[in-house]
Amino acid sequence: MKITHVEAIPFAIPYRKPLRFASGEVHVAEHVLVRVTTDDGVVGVAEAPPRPFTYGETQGGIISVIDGIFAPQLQGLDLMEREQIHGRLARTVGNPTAKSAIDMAIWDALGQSLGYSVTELLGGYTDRMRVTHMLGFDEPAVMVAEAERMRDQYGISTFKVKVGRHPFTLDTAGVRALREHFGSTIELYVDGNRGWSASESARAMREMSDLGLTLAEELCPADDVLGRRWLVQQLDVPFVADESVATPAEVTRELLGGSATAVSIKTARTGFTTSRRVHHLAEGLGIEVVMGNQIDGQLGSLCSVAFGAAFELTSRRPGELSNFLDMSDDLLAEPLEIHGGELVARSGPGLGAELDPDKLAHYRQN
Ligand code: MUC
Ligand code: MG
Repeated sequence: MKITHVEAIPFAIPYRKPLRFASGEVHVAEHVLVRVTTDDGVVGVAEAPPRPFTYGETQGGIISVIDGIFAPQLQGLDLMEREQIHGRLARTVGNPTAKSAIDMAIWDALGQSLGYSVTELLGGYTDRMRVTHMLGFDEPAVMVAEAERMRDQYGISTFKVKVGRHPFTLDTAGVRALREHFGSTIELYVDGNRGWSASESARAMREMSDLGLTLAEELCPADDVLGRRWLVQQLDVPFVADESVATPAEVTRELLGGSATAVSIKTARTGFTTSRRVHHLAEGLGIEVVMGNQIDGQLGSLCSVAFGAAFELTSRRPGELSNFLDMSDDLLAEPLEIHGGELVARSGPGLGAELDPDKLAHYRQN
């Protein structure tokens, strides 16, 4: 089970419907497929979705750091030397999606080698998660129509609405339209991607106080240290830290500093190994967890559900697992399907992620 190759393959798949939010917009999934091969011929896979506007990683940068730094450091290590692998990746600060994709491809290869699914290896709590759909910036009527399609076609009844624009009424109008149309049949929460100041966030949340929101995510920057603490203290819903908690240390800082009361776990950002550490930290501190989505394709969504299904805490509430529905195509030989508002993790071995060679040949960029 020794690692012989770590490959980084760029690919690009257009979105049918771009996602727009306060810190950027995504029209094309310009991701990196990571393949880890062992001396037994086992191949583990995962995808890295660069988010330049959030973490500063680009597709080219991910390939370069994998080829130049990480691949040589991991060659020759056994898949079971997991703390060695983690330590070598963790030596480099930053590059979260590059490190995470390698980590998840290694777990996939380990599962295939041992004959267990990744969910079983991680915790084996259940085999599925309920799904939340993310609604990007749009006209209120368009958002309502999209939510209706998601509910009718896929059975989804939880929606995260992107907010953070100026004036905030641009966003609160969409949230209000959704609540008025669906009544109490849907769950709604909001994500500001740091678009508002602390005081704007407080005013916007007051304006939406009758809309039954269940969570508020990253409404203002974590660097507004006192402002964010002031905001979090006055909210009557958990405040979810997302891009401000890319490491377990950042989780500790935000929670103990009173700047957040819940965390988003994104396997695209913390892989399986570090996501497990974040999960244990959250469990020990007794806070809520959301399985988030870094605008992942099907392979990334499969990784999220594989992790989320492994633990009680991560599968307690619906996970953000449906962004792949907005892509024009994908790489999996057997596409992911959401039925009755649920996504099922594959029974393995590993991630159970067989790629379609023709699609990979079509979408790869080298
Ligand atoms: C989210 O929850 O913020 C938008 C930017 C990013 O990095 O992830 C998405 C979704
Ligand atoms: Mg977020």
